Amino acid sequence: MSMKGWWGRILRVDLTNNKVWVQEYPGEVAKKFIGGRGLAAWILWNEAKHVDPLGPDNKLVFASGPFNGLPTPSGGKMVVAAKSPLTGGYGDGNLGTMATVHLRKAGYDAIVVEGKAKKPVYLYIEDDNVSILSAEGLWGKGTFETERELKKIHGKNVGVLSIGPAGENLVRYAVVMSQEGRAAGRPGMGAVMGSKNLKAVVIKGTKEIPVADKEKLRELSQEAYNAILNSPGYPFWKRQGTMAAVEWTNENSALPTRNFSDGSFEFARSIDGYTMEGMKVKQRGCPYCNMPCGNVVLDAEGQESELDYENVALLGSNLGIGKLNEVSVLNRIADDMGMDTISLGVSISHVMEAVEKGVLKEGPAFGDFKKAKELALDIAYRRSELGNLAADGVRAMAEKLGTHDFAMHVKGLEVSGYNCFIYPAMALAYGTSSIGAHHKEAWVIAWEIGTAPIEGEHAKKVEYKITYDPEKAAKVIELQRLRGGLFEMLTACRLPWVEVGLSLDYYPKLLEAITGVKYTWDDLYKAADRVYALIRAYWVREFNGNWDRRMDYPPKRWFIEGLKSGPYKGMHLEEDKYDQLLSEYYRLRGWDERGIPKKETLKELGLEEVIPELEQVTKLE
Ligand code: PTT
Ligand code: SF4
Repeated sequence: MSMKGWWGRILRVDLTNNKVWVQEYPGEVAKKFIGGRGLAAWILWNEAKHVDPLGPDNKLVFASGPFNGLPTPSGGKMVVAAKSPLTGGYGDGNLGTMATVHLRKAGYDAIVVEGKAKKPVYLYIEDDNVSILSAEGLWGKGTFETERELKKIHGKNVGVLSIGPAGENLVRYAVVMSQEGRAAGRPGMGAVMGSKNLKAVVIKGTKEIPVADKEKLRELSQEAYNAILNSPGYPFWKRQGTMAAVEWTNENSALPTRNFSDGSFEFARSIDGYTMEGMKVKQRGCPYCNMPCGNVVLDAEGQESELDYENVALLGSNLGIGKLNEVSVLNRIADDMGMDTISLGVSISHVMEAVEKGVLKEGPAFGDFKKAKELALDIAYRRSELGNLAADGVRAMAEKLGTHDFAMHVKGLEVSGYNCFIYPAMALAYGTSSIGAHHKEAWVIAWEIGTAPIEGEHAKKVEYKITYDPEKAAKVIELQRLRGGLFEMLTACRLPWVEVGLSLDYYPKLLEAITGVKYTWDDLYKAADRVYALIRAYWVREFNGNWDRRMDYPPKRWFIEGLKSGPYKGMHLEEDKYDQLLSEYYRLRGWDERGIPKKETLKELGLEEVIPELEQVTKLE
């Protein structure tokens, strides 16, 4: 296929049969699904049908997009996707890694791994040469050492993706790691990798990526990079990165505290961005990024740990732990073992609350760092009864313990760093996110509150009133189109736009310079809607049509309890009003009252081929 910007080539690997081949995919698919999440959703819809997520038939997809391997602003991201062992539905995550740069330079848009190796292996890809090599010497090692060892063998100039003991032991929220601080695949992509006995993927690419208009790309990129450096938000971003959100959520009663039972934490100051600034020893970032936000500190055990807001909120205030150097130990363990910090934090906090309420006899109490650390390691190795239980995540725990009233998850994915007792739009964003309760697709809370975590700005007192205006549903969709759609398909980091206000207009222009294809905003929104509908169809099919709007509900706690402290004490969401907002969301998306895309909608989005398969499991409107 002669195309610019895309190779039109997917590297296929079958570990059961030790087979490697290249699949060419149609240009029409590239144009329709663009890359990253779009390509992954298309592959999983077609190939991962009713598979056991941890069985050999599941497909593990590493998908790049047209922006990768080229000098595009913060364009060093990669999507890792598979059917999720945590939720049973579509799962993916996004990380910044040199592996995405090398993958594209090696001549592929994506890798799809299927089957299961008899013994631990890793993949070594050098352009057209692909080998499946023994990883027996690496099995059991943490992700930091694994990457270092592989770089000793293959040189520093490679991209490495690996799993740690958590992935090997099939912890249901194990992630894929890279570069000692980048993680992807909250819904258990690391466990899928472990189930295939695949310890790592090492890539070295040396080819030139075909680009439609090199000069235009260079010009536009240079302009965008300069705009980032000159933006007013840049200096504060460089200082605190995502950590600025600790103070902001705390002030706005949204900081997850003690298993989301409250929205502000008495020790917030000692785990916030300012405290982090005082501990910072270096800053790391993703490829092609000129606004690096990986803030590295030394933890209580003297080791390096790279902090982000989510890590600190869920492993700090949410566990009642108020010392940043201790939180950093938990964060480093999660990275090294290869577990999602968010789901790990919420699983541990669920145990803590169960202990507090007497449901569990033993286990860490809120604030007990030592026991929390022990439990984190037990989870990674599945080595105690409690560790084994918590390794399956909150939904499974709640089913065993009957603790649904404080089970903080949507569709089985644990809630990330925003407590929503008073934020209906953000609750809707969690309810309708395509992987479960993750904020990445619609971080609508900043719009809902009316401030963002910007220096000076955060201190401003805003008048806030809980409302359920239908425009909240429209806003969630607008953000999902951009964040969950555009950026995940390109695949580029969204933070230049979100955090320092880089104009969105750069993105279609860059995409055109790279691919030669002109996309209007309508085309891009339609592509995003197509991906959302396809992912929803995937869930419905994998759930055999047993689907209803309750799947899009946020955790019960936000309806039945109130905030424990602060100016909004006692307030919570109202179920009937949330339900109306959800109906508005479905109406705007062209989905029926159960949350299933209507036939007409699927046709409009060019997804006719999905209809017959969906009709095998449920009646479509
Ligand atoms: C993402 C989720 C997030 S969202 C965070 S912090 W965040 C947690 N990070 C983890 C971590 O670290 N280690 C770990 N063991 N588990 C972790 N789980 C959590 O995973 C990350 C940045 C951040 S920091 C964010 S918001 C943005 N996310 C992007 C995204 O999703 N898409 C995109 N196109 N651009 C993005 N840019 C930003 O990337 P998941 P990273 Mg991550 C250590 O993985 O599964 O998508 O969940 O990618 O390279 O680490 O960069 O306050
Ligand atoms: Fe990576 Fe942060 Fe840069 Fe985004 S802003 S590309 S997350 S370093």
